[in-house]
Amino acid sequence: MSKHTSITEFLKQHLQGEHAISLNAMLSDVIDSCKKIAVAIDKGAIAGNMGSLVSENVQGEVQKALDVIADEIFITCNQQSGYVAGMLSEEIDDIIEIAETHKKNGQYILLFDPLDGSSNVNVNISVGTIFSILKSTNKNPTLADFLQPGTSQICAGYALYGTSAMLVLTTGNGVNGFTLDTDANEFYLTHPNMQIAVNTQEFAINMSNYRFWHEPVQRYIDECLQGAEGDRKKDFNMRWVASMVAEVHRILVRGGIFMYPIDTKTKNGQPSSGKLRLMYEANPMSFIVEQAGGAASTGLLRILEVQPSALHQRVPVMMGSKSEVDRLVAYHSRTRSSKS
Ligand code: P6P
Repeated sequence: MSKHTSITEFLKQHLQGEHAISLNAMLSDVIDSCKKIAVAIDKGAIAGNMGSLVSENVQGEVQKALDVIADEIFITCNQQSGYVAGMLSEEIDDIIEIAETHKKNGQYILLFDPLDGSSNVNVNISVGTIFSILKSTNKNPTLADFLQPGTSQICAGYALYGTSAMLVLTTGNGVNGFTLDTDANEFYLTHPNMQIAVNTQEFAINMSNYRFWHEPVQRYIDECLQGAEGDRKKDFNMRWVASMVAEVHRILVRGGIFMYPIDTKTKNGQPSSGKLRLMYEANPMSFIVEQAGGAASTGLLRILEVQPSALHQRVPVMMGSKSEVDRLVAYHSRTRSSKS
C-alpha cells in the first residue's frame, strides 16, 4: 500500500462547491481513460500501433494509429459518468454529441487533445493528453456553449506519458501532480501544490522558425542568446521537446518559458496565428500555469481572456515563469505603441 494519497482519496478530500460531485465523477472517467492510454502507449511497437494512418485530422495533420486509439479511448470512457453533455476533440472537426442515455446527470463540456505531441511516439519521446472542462448552459450544448473563454474553465489537466506516467490537474485551487503506480494501477499524489519559479534561465521555442517571428519575439530570443555579455546579464539554456505537455511539465517543476508565437509563415495563403489550439491546448495549459503562479499570454492578451470564435482556432502562446512572460508582453506593447 503506497504511503502517498491516492488521487481518488485526494479528490474526495479536496473537491468542494457546486461542481464537487460532478467533477469527482467526470475526473474518475478521465483518470480511467488516461490509464488505458498509458497502457496502449507502453506497448509501443509490440502492439503494432506505431505507424501513421492514411487519414488526416481536422488540423490537416497525418494521424498516428495511437492518435485514433487515444481518441476512441477518451470518447468512450468519458461518457460513463452521465455528466458530459458534449465533447470536442483535436482529432474531430465537429462537436461530439452524446447519446441521451449517456447524459442524464448534468451539463458539462469536455474538450481534449487525446495525444499531444504524437509525432514523438515513433521516436519514443514523451507525449501527453490535455483536457479542459466547461459548464454548459443546457443538456444539448450549442457552438456558443463551447466558445467560452478560458476563464470559464472549472477544471483542466494533462496526463504525461513520460519516464513515469503522471496526471497534473487544477480545479482552480492550485495545481497537484499524481504519479501512476502501475502495480496498483492507481495515481498517487507526488507533487502537491506545484509552483512555477518566477524567474528562469531556460526557454523553449522551435528556433528553426526564427526568421518568421515578429520583432518582439526575435528581440527576446536574441537577448537570451547574448547571455551574460548582453542586456540580460545572465546565460540561458534552451530546450525543445516538440511535445507541449512535456515542456509545460518541465516548467512546472523547474521554471522556464514555453513559446509558440505567431509567425509570418502562411498556410494555404493565410497568415499564421500560431500553431497551438486555443480550446484544448492553450486554455487548459494556461489555467494550470496561472494556478501555479505563472503567466500565459498571446503577447498582446492574457490567453484565458481570448474570446473564442472557432472550435479549432489557433493562438500564439507564451507561458511559464511570470517575469519572462511579463517581459515579452512589455516588448510587444512597445512595438505596438511605436507603430501607432
Ligand atoms: P513543432 C505537437 O504537435 C504540438 O502541437 C505541441 O505539442 C508542440 O509543442 C508543437 O506542436 C511542436 O511543434 O513545430 O516543433 O513540430
